[in-house]
Amino acid sequence: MKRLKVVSLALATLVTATLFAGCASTKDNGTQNENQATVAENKSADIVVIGAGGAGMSAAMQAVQNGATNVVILEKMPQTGGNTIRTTGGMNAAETELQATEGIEDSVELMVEDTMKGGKDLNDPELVQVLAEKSADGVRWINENGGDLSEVGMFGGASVKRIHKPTGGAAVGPMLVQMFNENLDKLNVPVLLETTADQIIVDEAGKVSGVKASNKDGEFTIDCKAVVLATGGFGGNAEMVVEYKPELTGFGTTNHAGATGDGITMAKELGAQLVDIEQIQTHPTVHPETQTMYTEAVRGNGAILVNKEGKRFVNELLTRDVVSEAILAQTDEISYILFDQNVRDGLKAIEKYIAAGIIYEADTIEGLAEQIGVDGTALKETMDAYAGYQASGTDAEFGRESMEEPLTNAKFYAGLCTPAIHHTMGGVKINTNTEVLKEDGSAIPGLFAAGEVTGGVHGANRLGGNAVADIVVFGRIAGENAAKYVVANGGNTEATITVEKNTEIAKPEVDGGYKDGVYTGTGKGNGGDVTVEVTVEGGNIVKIELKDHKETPGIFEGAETGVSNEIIRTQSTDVEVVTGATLTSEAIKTAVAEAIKDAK
Ligand code: MEZ
Repeated sequence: MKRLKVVSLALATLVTATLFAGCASTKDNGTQNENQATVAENKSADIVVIGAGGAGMSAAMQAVQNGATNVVILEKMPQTGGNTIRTTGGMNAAETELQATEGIEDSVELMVEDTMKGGKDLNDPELVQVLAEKSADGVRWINENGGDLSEVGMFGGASVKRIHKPTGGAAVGPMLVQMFNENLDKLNVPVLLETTADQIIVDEAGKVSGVKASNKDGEFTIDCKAVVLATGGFGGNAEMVVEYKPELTGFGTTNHAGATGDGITMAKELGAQLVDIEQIQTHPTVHPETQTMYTEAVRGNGAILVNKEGKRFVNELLTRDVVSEAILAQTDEISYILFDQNVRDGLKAIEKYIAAGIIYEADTIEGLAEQIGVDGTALKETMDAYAGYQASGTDAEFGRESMEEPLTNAKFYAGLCTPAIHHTMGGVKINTNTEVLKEDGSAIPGLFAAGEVTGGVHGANRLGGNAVADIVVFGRIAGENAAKYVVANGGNTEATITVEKNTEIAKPEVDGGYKDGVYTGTGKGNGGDVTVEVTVEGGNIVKIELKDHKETPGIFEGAETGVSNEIIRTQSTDVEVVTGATLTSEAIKTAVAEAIKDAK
């Protein structure tokens, strides 16, 4: 099997935040640099949230909604979203209004039972209880704040339809991140991008008193009363993954480059207890070359898995650990995810895979078999047998219960897949108030944590749809409790940090020597073609506009501004890509290069 290395690219964006320390803190140890416009100054806040993924943004939003007045988010990447932006499937929740409307009989007890079973009973039952109990309120909160969780579907390891998704089965992550960004903007919560938290500071009594951070201007300290640690997991840190689970050497990852486990390291320095740290999940259906994850919803909505011999080999809706293991036992450790037109029509997320050119398609099963190099007769037999199981409601071979489609409606589609690192279940130990606990079980005063940086919620194996439930439920609890803690410890203070986004278009720093005019070009991005319009004036590229694209909202903006500004500044397409938006960055570079090839 072809396994890919995790590649981490250098930051190259011009989208930075300019910081204004409205209230100077006790001492300034910021670094002076004559070549830079801003200087890192010490600052103060009531609550510092570390990490602008789903857990951190839920926490900040809830803290402010609960009355906190001086909250700031630090994010080391050039954009918000963390792994959340990549999430496709949806959010598990039990006893929701939507389930009731659709006549789905679910209960908190059943969600607890499924989650514990999926996690092989290694989960912390108290955390699982809270996850399930507060999940329906989480769905309501997202929808009330402008999100869209309006469909409910089936996922692996769930006894009933429980995963809540956006309209038409669109990817959940971009919807969530857009909702968070808009709300944080409205609530005036500053998000300091490309700003890394390096250390959490505690006073002599062991209470949280600040965060040491750094950005391009140098190091600085933010004095604060509470910290919410929401840095995500370590699935993007191959070295750390292998340290805890050597058998994952050489595996690809679905994680973004920033998922490097920094929060775990910082919490460990304060004596935080770690739980289940060696429990690392692979997602079974990931395209080996591009690391694109085919959401479990493709299987949930009807797709099957076949091996190189054209045969099914597993109940496709078993938990990820079981399905991953089954794929790894097949020839070349690969499988094909196979579906028909009905499945495609019912799930918008599939369009992204088609646009990315990783799906084979044909009018007949035999034609598809030929394309993927599988024996046509064997594949036809498999498909005919499956249609029979679907009609009778009994999967005589593998006992799959939910078979949404007979898979008989042309066209037919297949995508190559293999397991890749997806979720790190272990992390810092928290209690149900999201307080971070030390080895002796006592809480570190003022330190809260939520999301993938924590351990205990998912045990030995996370169910699909429970990551979003985790970030929303425990993110909100962390925000609520941090806000309460601040009040009990002398808050709330006036907001002291403001951020001004630098949306200015860069100016050419060298002579371009191009012919004036407006040129168009196209490049291949994450979701298909990206078309740009390039304006050359006075011999220089002065404007690059994305005219048409299907890139992921929340990701493309960083590439659009960062790469375009860098091209304008240097008058060259030989610029670095923006971390976390590699494909979009490359597409813009290619499109601009094509546009200006006749302008020299
Ligand atoms: O929770 C997840 O990891 C998830 C929903 C993934 C997916 O298959 O879409």
